[in-house]
Amino acid sequence: MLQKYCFKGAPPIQQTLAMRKYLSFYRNLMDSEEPIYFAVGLLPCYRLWVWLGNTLNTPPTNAYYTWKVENMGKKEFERISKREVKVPGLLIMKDVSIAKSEFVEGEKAVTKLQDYQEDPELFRYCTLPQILKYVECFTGPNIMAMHTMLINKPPDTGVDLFGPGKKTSRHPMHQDLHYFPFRPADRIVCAWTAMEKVHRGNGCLVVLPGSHHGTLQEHDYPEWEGGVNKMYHGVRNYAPDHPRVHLEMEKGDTVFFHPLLIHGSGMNQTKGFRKAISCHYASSDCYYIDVNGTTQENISNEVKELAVKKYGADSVSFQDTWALRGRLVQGERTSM
Ligand SMILES: O=C(O)CCC(=O)C(=O)O
Repeated sequence: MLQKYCFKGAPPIQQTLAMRKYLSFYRNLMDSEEPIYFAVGLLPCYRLWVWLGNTLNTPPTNAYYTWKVENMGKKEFERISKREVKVPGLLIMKDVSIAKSEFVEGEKAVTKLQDYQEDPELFRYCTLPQILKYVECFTGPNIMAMHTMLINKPPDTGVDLFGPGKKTSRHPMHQDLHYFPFRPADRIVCAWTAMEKVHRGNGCLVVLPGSHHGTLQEHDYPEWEGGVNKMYHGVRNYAPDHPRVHLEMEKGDTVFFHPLLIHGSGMNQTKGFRKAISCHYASSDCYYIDVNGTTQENISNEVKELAVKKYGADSVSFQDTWALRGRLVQGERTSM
């Protein structure tokens, strides 16, 4: 553990003058004062952690990168779930199995934070140079963050209060392009980062490799016995014998994928919550399309209905809901 964080072993840490001053301040405090003064003396450290989180520009292979994703994102998720902070435009979603329950509170009740772009802490993920470096390969230099989510997949093991597990934590197989009224698809990419180790047991992503070479399929709500979460549409027909790959990932690992790739995630059979953070990026040179009369009309109607409630407007177009959410993260906002 100490080695992982470079406290011991190679590369050795050479103390600078500032470090020596900082450490001797605490040593003196401990030696000469009551313990309470030490606790008070640590308060500036609290600010230091936040500063480090904002400033550290470490590659995903560095141990501090996972520390950053883990600590900064999770703390913010907790604060939002407990309604300690209010984020404009944020949709706090509950799992269908507990949506109507008054017994589950705070982060345990929240299955997804959608549209976190107005939360500076979470949105920092979308601006990480380590992520944008890869995104740019698909989008080119003008990059918009279009769709932001923090997914908190709940346990589906049969919580005592609610009877047997209803398998509602599953995410049906789908293509993300179904949700987007902008094109071309090849200029859109999703970055999905595991906030803890993800594996088949807690519902990692499942993908159908090569499916991104196909076309956009018809989607609708699957007929699942235990119900299905709001807007979790699934591909109506796909070859059940198509090879599948389960993306087991370490905390901080990131996968980038095409919006036509058929993917989903399995049931969470552990007792813990499985967290991941994601952002869909698009080139700002993309253009909006009219989805009326296409397979996307069903999701468009659902999103417009929700947007009318959210923004209190008489009517909102599907394209407007995306234009309002999109944020430029690099280059120029040319068309979107
Ligand atoms: O994180 C998951 O469980 C799946 C997320 C996903 O596929 C999506 O929201 O499009």
